[in-house]
Amino acid sequence: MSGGSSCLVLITVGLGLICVLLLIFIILQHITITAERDLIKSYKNTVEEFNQTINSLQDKYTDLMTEKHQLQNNFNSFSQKKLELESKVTSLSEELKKEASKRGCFFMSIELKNWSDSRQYCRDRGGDLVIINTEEKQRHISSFTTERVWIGLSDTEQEGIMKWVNNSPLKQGFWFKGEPNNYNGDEDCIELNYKRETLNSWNDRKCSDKIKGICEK
Ligand SMILES: [Ca+2]
Ligand SMILES: [Ca+2]
Repeated sequence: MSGGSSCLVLITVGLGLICVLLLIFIILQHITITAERDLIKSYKNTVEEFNQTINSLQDKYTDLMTEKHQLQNNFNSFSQKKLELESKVTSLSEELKKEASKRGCFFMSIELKNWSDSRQYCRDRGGDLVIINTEEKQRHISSFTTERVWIGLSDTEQEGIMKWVNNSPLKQGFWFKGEPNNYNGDEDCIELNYKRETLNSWNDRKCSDKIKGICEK
């Protein structure tokens, strides 16, 4: 081999080596760039997912706030209704109390007694024979009376002058036709006869007669 040709071989080999090295360098560059691109892509994906999560959380927060406002409104209207109901209950119980005090508490004596003993029976139990001073009360007493009963009216003190057990004078009477007649000059105590018409049921009779009485507390 001549010196010239061996020099050519060396140059060729050298060039070949350079080519191989360049090729290796290019391949390595390519691998690095690809890896970086993948990394950036995955980073982008992560950021997108993160943004989506934030957005959906934001939406949920808005929904929850709306719900909270609705609940608050419902609560307010319930509180309002509760107050209204409470005031209705108060006014109803006051009305009931008024009604009860208007009507009083009534009870009938158990044994048959003369007028004075009937009255004593009522007084022993914290009441007195009933005073009937309105048409409403006359109707009410009549509604539950099922026998002839004493009421708290008499003219024992002075004949013809009817007085209630609280000493007040009689203003409006619900007498049966022809009563009071003071029959035989000996009728001073007043009964309510359930068999008569509701607004015409009173009669004077002997105070010693024994019947039941209506007490009022
Ligand atoms: Ca009389
Ligand atoms: Ca009579």
